Amino acid sequence: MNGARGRALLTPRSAAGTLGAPWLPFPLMTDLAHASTEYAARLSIDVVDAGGVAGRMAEDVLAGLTAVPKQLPPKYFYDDAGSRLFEQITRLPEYYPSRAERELLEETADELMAELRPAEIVELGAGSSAKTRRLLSAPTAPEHLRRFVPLDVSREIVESSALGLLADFPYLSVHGVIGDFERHLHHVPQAIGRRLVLFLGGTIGNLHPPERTAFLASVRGLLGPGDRVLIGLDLVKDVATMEAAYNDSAGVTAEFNRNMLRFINRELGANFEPEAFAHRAFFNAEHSRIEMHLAPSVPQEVSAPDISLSVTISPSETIWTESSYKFTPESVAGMLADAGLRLERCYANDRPDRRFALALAAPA
Ligand code: AVJ
Repeated sequence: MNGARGRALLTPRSAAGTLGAPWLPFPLMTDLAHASTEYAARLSIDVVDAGGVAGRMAEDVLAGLTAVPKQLPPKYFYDDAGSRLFEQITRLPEYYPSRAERELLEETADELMAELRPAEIVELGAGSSAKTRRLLSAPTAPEHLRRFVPLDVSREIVESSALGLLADFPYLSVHGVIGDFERHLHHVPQAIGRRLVLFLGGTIGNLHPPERTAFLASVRGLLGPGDRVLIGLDLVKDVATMEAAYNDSAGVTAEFNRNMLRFINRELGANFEPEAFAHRAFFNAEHSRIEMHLAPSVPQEVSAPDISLSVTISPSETIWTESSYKFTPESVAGMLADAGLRLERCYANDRPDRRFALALAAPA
């Protein structure tokens, strides 16, 4: 079954390569070679897509900068520097979603695990799985949970987080899948029992409605009759609170936005001047989304010889870098129904300034 795919166990080299990474959820142990033998029996990693996050950047940038309006996909925020900036964003006073989701998980994790008793947790876009630890630490988990399946584009992050989880949860095996949650869900291994799929962090808000429905329909395909999916989503609230979360006073979000241009410069040999672009973020009420843009104040000539790109970006236009959709409990039920899912429960934060939801859904 793994014929064409690379199958990798943790190696001292690749694990050491993550040293110093800000998302490392555990103190790195001193003897990684020893650790890898000790944990080998409980760990496997399928490399479906070794290209990492930049794998399709050339096509995406060429298409996005020649489209009207000019746009770039938000996944290109996340090189190493961008991932560190995002970690900083999650700690900003204005950025409520991360704290809100953490609080909700804190309140619901034990009860959820005791009720569902999943044999495995599959996490899409797992990253460091920091919040997932709250579910894995539920008192009933050792009785029913046997496997954790993180899917993420970053092999380094999956490997380092797997090592930490194996150390901290002795009853658990980890089967990592290195790939893109929009394209590689069919590489998630066969279920070993009741399954709980997680899609946390509010990342679903980055998908436009057509892509969102396609994605949710493929998540539906991962679920058998007793299985569930838990999705973190940001809720509509007063505009000032939402806009402040994307316009922090320390300017971290602005740097995060401009960092995309640095990532593209490095990967594609482009010549963007990030400082020539202003950060813009505002709530678009018609589409119920925060939009982030990069706006030049004077015309910018941008070229990337590697991909035969040459464009002018004029001050009357922007580069649209992100949409972050905000939902209502009603809109959540509707979007799930469109994908063959039934909203079973919606855990929402009561605090008006932190309205965020964890939606638990079952196959319809
Ligand atoms: C990680 C996609 C949920 O949309 O709020 C944070 C990313 N962008 N600040 C979001 C983000 C600007 C974030 N998500």
